[in-house]
Amino acid sequence: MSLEKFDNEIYALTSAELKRQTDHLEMIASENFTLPEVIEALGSVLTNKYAEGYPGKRYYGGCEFVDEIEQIAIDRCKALFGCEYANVQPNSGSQANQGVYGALLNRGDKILGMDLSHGGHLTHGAKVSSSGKMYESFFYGVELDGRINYDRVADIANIVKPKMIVCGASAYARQIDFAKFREIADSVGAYLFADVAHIAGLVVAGEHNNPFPHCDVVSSTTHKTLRGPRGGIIMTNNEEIAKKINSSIFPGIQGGPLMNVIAAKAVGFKFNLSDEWKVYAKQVKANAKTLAEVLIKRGFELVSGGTDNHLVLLNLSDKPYSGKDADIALGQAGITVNKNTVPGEKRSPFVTSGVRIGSPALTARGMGEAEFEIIANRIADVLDDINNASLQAKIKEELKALAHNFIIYDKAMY
Ligand code: DSN
Repeated sequence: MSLEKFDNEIYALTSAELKRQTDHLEMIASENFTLPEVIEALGSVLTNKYAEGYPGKRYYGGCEFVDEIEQIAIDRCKALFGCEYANVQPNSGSQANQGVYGALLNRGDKILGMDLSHGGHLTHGAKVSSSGKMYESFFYGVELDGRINYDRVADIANIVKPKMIVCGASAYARQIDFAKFREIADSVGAYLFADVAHIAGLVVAGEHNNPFPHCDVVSSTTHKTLRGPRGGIIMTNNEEIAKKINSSIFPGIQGGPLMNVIAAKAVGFKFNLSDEWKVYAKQVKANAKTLAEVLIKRGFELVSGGTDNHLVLLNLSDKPYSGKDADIALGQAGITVNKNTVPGEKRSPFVTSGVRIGSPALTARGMGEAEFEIIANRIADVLDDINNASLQAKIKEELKALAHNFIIYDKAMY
């Protein structure tokens, strides 16, 4: 029995999603295309196995093979980041972060993270997230030039005296200086925690500063620039912290680990450790740079004036249309992006004055600077004439033809 025959409703929708991913240009900065081999591991019998605990210390029998799988994932993860300890069980980036807080903080402790509207993340202390409800959260942001001012962060840290400083972002186009954050954390006796979910794929290729040895603890997702399965990881060089993190994840906030996902993480890490990975990560940056250069040439303003990583943040504050309008118009032209707040945001988070555009997914399809130049010009064409539905339809057809030159998944997979 196949999925097609057993549940045609879900099969048809999965096929429709594959077609959407094939026909459109995926430019959400946090999305990517994982390897077919990763998908194979995700869809394996490993999903049947309960394995609460850690390799060699399980609460269930029959774990001899999943023990080996999880140990391989741990060893590859440590090799990738150059660290001593790794926990590969978090089901997501948010749960990884929750696990880190649970390990090192008590309810009510102070944390200092990057403001969500300046490019931070919900789980870095936003008041609507448990990180902002369980802990007393304070924020640093970016300056008018769109960059973090480390002297300003030091001043805020000195006033707040947080127990933990969180660095890392979800919409920041510049390198994060972990060594500077270390100095600041040391000056106030705080833990330094880096969430590198967005940049991890660049970090492990040497295309971005490594948070080690500067940070006490580092978390990431595995599905963004790392191109693995959807999930989270936590790393540290400190044995005591590692023990606390293990207990904080299981039994603290999770039960049975998703062994199929852990196997898929191991497969993804194997790819991340290859020479091919370095070529990919370099191209991700080169493509984002091309995107930035063309958009600037076409008269658009970028927060921070450019990019050092995999994304650009378009500032539409001076435009008569919002981030939401731009997101919809680009979607109609076959380009998938997301509306995003910008520093000093005046519109609501549902409307916004920005659009975040990333290069990882299209780079995974094999596109290079030449394609990104075409795409950036089409983005500018759509935005310059934002109410022109027939132009959007025409561009959609042109970009679909371009996309079809870069097929990543074989239809036979489904
Ligand atoms: N939702 C992710 C992003 O888009 O950046 C972060 O978790």
